[in-house]
Amino acid sequence: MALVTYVNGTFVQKDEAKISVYDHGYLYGDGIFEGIRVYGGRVFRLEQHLDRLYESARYLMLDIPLARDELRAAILETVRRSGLRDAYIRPVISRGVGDLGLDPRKCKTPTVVIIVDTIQLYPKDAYERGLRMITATTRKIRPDALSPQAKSLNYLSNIMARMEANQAGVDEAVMLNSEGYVCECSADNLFLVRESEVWTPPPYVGILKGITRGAVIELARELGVLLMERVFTLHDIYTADECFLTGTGAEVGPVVEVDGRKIAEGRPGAITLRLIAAFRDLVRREGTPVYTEEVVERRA
Ligand code: PXG
Repeated sequence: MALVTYVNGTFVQKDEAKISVYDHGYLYGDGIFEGIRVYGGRVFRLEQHLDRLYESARYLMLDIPLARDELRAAILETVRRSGLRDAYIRPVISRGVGDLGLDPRKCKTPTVVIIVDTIQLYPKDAYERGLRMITATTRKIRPDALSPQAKSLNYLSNIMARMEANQAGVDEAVMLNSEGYVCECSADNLFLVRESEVWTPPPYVGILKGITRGAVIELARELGVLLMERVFTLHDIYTADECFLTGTGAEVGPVVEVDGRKIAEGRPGAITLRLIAAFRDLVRREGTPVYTEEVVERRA
């Protein structure tokens, strides 16, 4: 089956999915998005992704023209029409068509797009050998400039960081906040392991509160691994026993090198591998079914 995209209430083929060049999502990055995965015909943590999408909308004072039930139904229907059982869903809501000024009042109706496709963020072998990273010179945008909790269409600083990783010939970039504390990667949250404790930065340092991050925090606690949200620096990464990243696209990925320094022995660590296995198991166990007649709503 061909890839299907929802554009303002209509389902179209990938090549026919188009929006206006006067859309302020295109002109100014004025809009929001989500990235959601489908595993074996079940949408992983759909309700959490909808919560975050509607929160991002409130932050930007963007009125999503669909009620939550309608948007959920549209997302599930787009997946159904794609026929995919393993997929990546990208809802994008932009301010809509306006004039060439940036005043959002000129945009009468937000544009609603739902893309269903597949995604592979890093090469497959990177999950076995482990990912290599550098620290980006590009800092995270300060929370008092733009909320890192809102998944807005403004991703330029993350893209700058990702380009730095590309230039250095590695897989990812770590981003620090303006005070130099470790935040996250260009599209993933970051974790490290030190003496059997798992650390991840707290949201207030200026990160996106990732849904995969939340799942991994739960899994660590279920496995009896001591997990803490705490502020740390590059020193703590360079001298860590293990390091890994989490994200909808990346899932859970081991990190084995940062800024030319090997993390411990330079191989994916034992706790990381346990969490990867637990995550793979979790995504098969839960999720909103796409293909049953009666869609059962589940809270993740
Ligand atoms: N941090 C940032 C800055 C992100 O954009 C995450 C962390 C991970 O969050 P989730 O909820 O996915 O666990 C993201 C995720 C992709 C992709 O292809 C992901 C994001 C943005 C762009 C692409 O996975 N956001």
